[in-house]
Amino acid sequence: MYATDYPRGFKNGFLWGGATAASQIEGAWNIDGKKLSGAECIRGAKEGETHSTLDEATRQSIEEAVNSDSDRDYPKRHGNDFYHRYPEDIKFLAEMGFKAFRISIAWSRIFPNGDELTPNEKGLAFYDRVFDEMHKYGIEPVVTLSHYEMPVGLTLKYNGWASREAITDFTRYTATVFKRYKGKVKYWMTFNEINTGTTGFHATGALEDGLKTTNEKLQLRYQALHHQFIASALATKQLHEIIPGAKMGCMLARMQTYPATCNPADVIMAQKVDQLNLFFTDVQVRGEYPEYMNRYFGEHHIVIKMLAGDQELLKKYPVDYLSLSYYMSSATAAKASHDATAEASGNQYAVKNKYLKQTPWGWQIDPQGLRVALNTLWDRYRVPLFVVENGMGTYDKFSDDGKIHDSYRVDYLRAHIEQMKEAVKDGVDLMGYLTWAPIDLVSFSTSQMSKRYGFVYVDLDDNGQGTLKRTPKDSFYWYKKVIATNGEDL
Ligand code: BGP
Repeated sequence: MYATDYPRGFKNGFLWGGATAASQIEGAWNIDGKKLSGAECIRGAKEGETHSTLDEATRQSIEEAVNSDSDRDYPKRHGNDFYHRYPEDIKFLAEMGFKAFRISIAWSRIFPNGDELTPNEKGLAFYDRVFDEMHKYGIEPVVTLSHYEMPVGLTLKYNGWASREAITDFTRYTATVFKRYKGKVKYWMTFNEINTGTTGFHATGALEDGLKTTNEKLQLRYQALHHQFIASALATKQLHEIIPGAKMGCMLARMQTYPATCNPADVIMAQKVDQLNLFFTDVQVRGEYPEYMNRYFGEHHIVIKMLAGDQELLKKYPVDYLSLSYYMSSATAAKASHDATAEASGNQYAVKNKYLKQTPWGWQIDPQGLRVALNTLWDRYRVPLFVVENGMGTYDKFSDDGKIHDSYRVDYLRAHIEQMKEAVKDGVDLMGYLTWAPIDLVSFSTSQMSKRYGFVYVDLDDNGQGTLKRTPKDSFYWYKKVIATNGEDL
């Protein structure tokens, strides 16, 4: 019989919570044996800039960073002091009723240079304490194995993911943490926003000194990504062997792309841009390189070096679920003439969507785009989806009553949850929703503290000054109610 009923809301056991990354919260970058990750060697944005020098790393800048002890120039190093304050922070999450909390393990806490043969016990013990603290309150850990956090020693040794050697070092690390946290962690994911590897260093850990043309750079990046795909497949195999029943996810920065107009040329351009985004999930969920990439690689003179057996590995060990970050959508045109603000990038033009508002950092707010994204991904892959990042980075100010009335944050999140619920009614299998980021932390793209996402304010400014005192904002009490009613009372 054909069922005509459909879900009216989020399922029981829906994983409500929030997400963070080690390099943006922990601090303690040189404590208990830890060494630096690539993320912690990126300088902060200067006054008036909206982005830091994310992908402009050179061998010289990395060596300078390694030899510097400045928290001020490299703000991700001080995080928000989660390393010492995790019991207080997790207690806040428990008070909101969190079901799940996503952190990343700092690979360089476990293998400080990346290539040691034995792990750093103090690093392992730290995450034991963190997971135990979560379980004390019934909070399920969700763990990213690398959130842009390759030990920078591997960048200097063999140029990060550009080298196939990284697979061996990564899988030694993953086997170590799977064995150690067996029984404590069920949900894992390999590489945060793996698709951002097409833009360079922050995600590939590979320097591009001496590479001049875009095609040369793309060659290096896609080869590095191939190594990440193989590492991810091998980690999935290990996980299933070491922790039966555990789930491995991939993680896509989903940018819903619309055609700027209904001109078929724009529609085709939007489809092409979208394929470059879905390539990653095509490989990691379907287990194979899609045909449309042959043309792209051919036109850009990219040749992916694969070893015998690589394609079989990808096919044999796809991920169990697909997780995504979603912040905004984009629109694209085939010709520059559509919009005066269009920016040329390759042969496509990004245009501002006039129907949408934007955050102070220019990210266009599009809750309905989340519904579109979830339907697209579910239709294409038929594996459970997990929203593991969504939120609005903005300035917060204390009012005269000593509180932060962040109704703008509530409005943003409410609208996205409403659209997520529509997607569930559409038939999408959704595992959970984690907001970025429940406790204020250092922004990844700008390294600023003033771009805030949290339900809990952290007293720390862009220069690393402040008491680190935590204060719940109005959104804290709102999200608590949302979780308590499984998304019914918004
Ligand atoms: C994602 C990253 C996060 C995070 C978030 C918000 O791309 O996975 O690490 O920081 O974006 O971005 P930002 O911090 O730059 O505002």
